Amino acid sequence: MTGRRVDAVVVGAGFAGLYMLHRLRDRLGLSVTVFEAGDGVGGTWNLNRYPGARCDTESYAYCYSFSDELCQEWDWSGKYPRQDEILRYLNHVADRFDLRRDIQLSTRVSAASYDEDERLWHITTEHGAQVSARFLITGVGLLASAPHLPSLPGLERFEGEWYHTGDWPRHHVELAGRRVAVIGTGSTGVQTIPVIAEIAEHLTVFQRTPQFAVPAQHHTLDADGLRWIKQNYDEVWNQTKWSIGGFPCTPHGRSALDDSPEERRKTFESLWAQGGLRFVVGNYQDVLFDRRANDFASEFIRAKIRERVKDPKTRELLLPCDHPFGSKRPIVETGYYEAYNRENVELVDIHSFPITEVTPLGIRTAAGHHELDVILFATGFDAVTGPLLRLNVTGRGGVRLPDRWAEGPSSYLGLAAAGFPNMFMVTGPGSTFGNIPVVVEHHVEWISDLIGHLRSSGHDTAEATPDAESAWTDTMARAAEKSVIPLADSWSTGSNIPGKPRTVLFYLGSYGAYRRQCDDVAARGYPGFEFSSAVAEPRSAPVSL
Ligand code: N01
Repeated sequence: MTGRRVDAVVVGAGFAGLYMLHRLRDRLGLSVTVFEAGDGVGGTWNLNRYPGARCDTESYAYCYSFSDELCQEWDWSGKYPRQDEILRYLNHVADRFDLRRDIQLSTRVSAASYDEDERLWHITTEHGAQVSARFLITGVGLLASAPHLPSLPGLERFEGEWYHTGDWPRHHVELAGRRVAVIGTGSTGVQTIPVIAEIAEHLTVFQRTPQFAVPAQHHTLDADGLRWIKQNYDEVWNQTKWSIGGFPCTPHGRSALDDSPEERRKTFESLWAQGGLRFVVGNYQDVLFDRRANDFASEFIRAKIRERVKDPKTRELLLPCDHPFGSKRPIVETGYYEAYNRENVELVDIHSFPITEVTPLGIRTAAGHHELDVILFATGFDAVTGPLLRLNVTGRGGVRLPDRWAEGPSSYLGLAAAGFPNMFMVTGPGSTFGNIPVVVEHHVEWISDLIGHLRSSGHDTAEATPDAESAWTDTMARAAEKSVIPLADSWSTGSNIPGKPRTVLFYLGSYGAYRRQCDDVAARGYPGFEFSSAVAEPRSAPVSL
């Protein structure tokens, strides 16, 4: 293999890739190249530029904690940051830590294969360039690099424009005064629908499954608010580190079953008023684990929806009834339900009357035809495994990752996989789910600490053992038994993609519990990894989780 040789190749320049570059290059002194398929840094926030795109985690916790100076110098404009604001933040990080010189933009990795003799990864880009590296680290994100476009017959004949929200074009998309369709009512659809409703001549929403959405209660941050955040950052990060999902929020601590109906109503109202994901992570401790507790929260939300939507037929269609609250990733909204009270917004039920085809002039369902100028697919992503499988990774013995994971993925801690030495995944399948920058920061630090340990112990290769992988799979299965998440069809279980194996893609215990297990593995010298070097014999470490 010809081409450049570096210590590490990192794929992706979003939250994960930027910090990984900083850790490996500036802390460990490795030579690093980051390949980023997009035309700028920022990952998901560079791609998801649809109208209304905003994060639904509090801005002051949707960022890095590793640099106190960075925390102190950056001013967020509001409770929830807009897409362009997060993108500006990540560009600021790239400049502040002098990261750009090692990032190659507009360069998609098309293959990566492991050479057992040389103990190197050979990485090929779509332009045919080749780079060899000791370490391959994927920071491709959970979602963004694999948008899911349903195959609808006739789409190629549509005479209007169509876009996927997760691959929004750079040019201005004119929606004002036009007949617009949004297909999909997940977090993205719910975020964009009220914004488009304000400008479109007519907006038709194609809904397959109504979902639970809680109000954002967004507000701007004034000087006092910013001062409070900056003065309390230590406490904020301490709270997120051991929390349920990496959020700056303490759970309620009681069971919903122990309170009277009046006490429960007060608790739910208080969380509702605080807004956003607090209704999830600050709620009764059993809301996501006990169906009776969950039913109380689900019914509370349905009652709120009933209060907000005027038309009785539309109101009924918007009530989520076929899955428990929290089993699909909860949605945070601003003005979503009120959008349906507008004359120019129409809700179409494609659960009862599916889309049959796209025609040159619009969309036909089993119930009728809708004339359209623009179709927007807010239909989600081939999550978690999709971005990884697109890298065409081949490990030891010529085993391809898509073949290894044909029946569903397996991994050790979601960070490494047996048969793929020195390949590490940030937010890989089997890792934890939650507030992404916080989760990512943990993964990056854990992986870079492992690489540092490997080198200082005189080894050059670390590989997860099959036993460790299977022990982690059992741990994941035990955690999943207690959760409501496996009960719904959603991207978290892979069941949103036709033909994709249905499997729980995350460790569903809390983020804090996940973190504790990872820390324990590190403290015990990384049991579950086999360390080896070109000169020394492999050394096995047993695993017990
Ligand atoms: O995608 P989704 P998303 N025909 O998979 C429907 C993050 N995010 O882009 O429920 C018709 O949740 C599908 O219907 P159903 C966040 O983690 C964060 O909205 O499968 N409809 C559903 O309604 C989120 O969870 C922010 O029946 C089809 C929708 O499309 C994740 O991204 C903002 C269909 C897809 O919902 C994904 O959210 C936005 C078909 N063939 C997103 N296929 C923040 O604020 C799918 N659908 C941080």
